[in-house]
Amino acid sequence: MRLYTYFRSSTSYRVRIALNLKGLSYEPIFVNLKDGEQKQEGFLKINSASALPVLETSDGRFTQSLAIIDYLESKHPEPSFFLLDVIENTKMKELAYAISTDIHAINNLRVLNYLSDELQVQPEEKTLWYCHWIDAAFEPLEHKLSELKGFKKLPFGKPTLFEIVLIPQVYNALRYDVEKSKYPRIMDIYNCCLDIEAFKNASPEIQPDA
Ligand SMILES: N[C@@H](CCC(=O)N[C@@H](CS)C(=O)NCC(=O)O)C(=O)O
Repeated sequence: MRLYTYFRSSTSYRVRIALNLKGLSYEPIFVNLKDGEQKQEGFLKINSASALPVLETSDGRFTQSLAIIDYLESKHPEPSFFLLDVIENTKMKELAYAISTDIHAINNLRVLNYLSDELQVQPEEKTLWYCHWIDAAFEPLEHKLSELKGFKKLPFGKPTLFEIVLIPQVYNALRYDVEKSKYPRIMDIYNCCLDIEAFKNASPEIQPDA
């Protein structure tokens, strides 16, 4: 398999974690988002939406990180990112989607570029925007985690879709100096996952294109 990836792309980071958790090897193809390589003709032939990640497999070429993660789960069910108990699985997905859908789309590179290039928003206002939307999702998430019975550093007992999407988002939040003391449970989960090999090996700073 080939993964079109960029070290700081949080959706690529999700897929790197998922591939590592499943124990699947892949060839990384680096696309530099900062230099705008996603908008170049060569890459647009790969993904006309000019976005990462893209996974090339013997079954075809797939985009959208959550769809890719579903594909990996269907083809390689073990270890599973989901839970057998329907209620627990729904609670887990509730947390995962709050991160993967509510924050990511608003804080994506093309949105940030539009704010500065088209609306002439100043860098410090852009940072306010970024941190505002992280806090808007992390505050209720921290609250929900506090309501889970007997909070554990892996709240669902194993790495799930929730941790796969949360860890890249925490990495982004820390880059923007979001006040981490407000989020003790989120930080516990983050630190716990960074001790797991599959998460460690997916970390942005150790990718060859970092
Ligand atoms: N919903 C898509 C989002 C894909 C996406 O926007 N990826 C970002 C990187 S995290 C990207 O390539 N951005 C390029 C840009 O905004 O120009 C997914 O989950 O894969």
